[in-house]
Amino acid sequence: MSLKVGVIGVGMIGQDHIRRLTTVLVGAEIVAVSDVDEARATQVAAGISGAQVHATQVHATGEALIAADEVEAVGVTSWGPTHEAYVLAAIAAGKPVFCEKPLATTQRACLNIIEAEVAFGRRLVQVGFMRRYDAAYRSLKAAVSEGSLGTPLFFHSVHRNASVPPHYVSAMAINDTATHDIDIARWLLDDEIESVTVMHPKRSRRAGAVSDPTFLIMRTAKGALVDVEISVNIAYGYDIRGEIVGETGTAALAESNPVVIKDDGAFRGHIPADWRERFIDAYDVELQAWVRAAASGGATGPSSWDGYAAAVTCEAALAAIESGATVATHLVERPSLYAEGNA
Ligand code: NAD
Ligand code: ISE
Repeated sequence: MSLKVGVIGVGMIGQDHIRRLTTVLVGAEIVAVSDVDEARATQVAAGISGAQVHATQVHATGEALIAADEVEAVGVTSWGPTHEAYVLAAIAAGKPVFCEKPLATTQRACLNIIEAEVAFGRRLVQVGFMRRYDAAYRSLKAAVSEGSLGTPLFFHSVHRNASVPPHYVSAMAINDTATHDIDIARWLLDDEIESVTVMHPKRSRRAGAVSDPTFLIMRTAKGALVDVEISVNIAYGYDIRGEIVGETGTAALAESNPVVIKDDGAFRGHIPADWRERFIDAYDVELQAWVRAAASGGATGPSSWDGYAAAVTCEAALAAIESGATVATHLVERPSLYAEGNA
């Protein structure tokens, strides 16, 4: 029996997740789609693999898709500010939901989701922090846990996009892009962010209306410093870097390029074009884990709490940009539903 999934928001990542759910992974089929761009939803539904048991229905609204009897689990891959309403509706319907990051764009919205999930009584929400499923990040975490680096003192994170789409605005450098680095820092260090400072160097001439690049410095509860470079118009490719510096050793993500070519007196390799290429395997592992958990009526991996904790830091970072000051973060008490830690 396949898990019958409905997907809300069928843009870049919605279509990429539909591709993997229908042609790469096992145990799921796409029975419904919805998008505010109805023509796009209709086109995507028509293109879904003929191997499916059921034809894919197009729903006029995300709410109608969630309410549909044939939909057993929901994927939310629309824009960040629209996530809260859909995740709340999925929880109200008792349906497992995979929500792309950010869980929501304000901490209040994330708390609304947490309160609804806690009232429901078990986890239904998985947040799309796919870096936690990436083999290189998993090795980095294993190197930290193994202990030979000593206590982590710094995490240096670099997040470079070749370019971003036209709807990308300055706040998205924090809410949409840095949210990954914030989550992965919490996960790698098994720690919480306590304060954040944000600086901007000279603006890149490629930045257009977006404030770019951006540099964040965060202090964690255990006393480590996390710095994050966000560059979203770097032109040369999608470049993700990370290094942990401990008291007695360091560990860093290697280049993702698998082959080094030497010619013409130089050496070179391939740089991924975007997130779809760099994290292709991580998304596969992430979504397969979701299908398995959702088929049993639950959720696994990054939780609403993780989405909330990231949103709190993002909100503090946006306040830090506004004021120019270091801004402290404050988390509510962690509900026992999310007791398992950041790991
Ligand atoms: P996109 O613009 O390509 O697609 C978004 C789609 O959502 C569009 O088709 C749009 O019409 C639709 N949409 C907007 N508002 C809607 C609403 N209220 N109801 C239904 N549909 C609506 O954007 P994208 O790059 O696919 O990003 C979508 C989400 O996925 C964002 O939250 C983004 O942060 C996240 N994302 C995550 C990763 C990752 O690495 N995990 C990568 C890319 C995008
Ligand atoms: C996008 O939404 C993603 O999540 C990508 O992983 C990230 O690199 C990009 O900056 C975001 O806009």
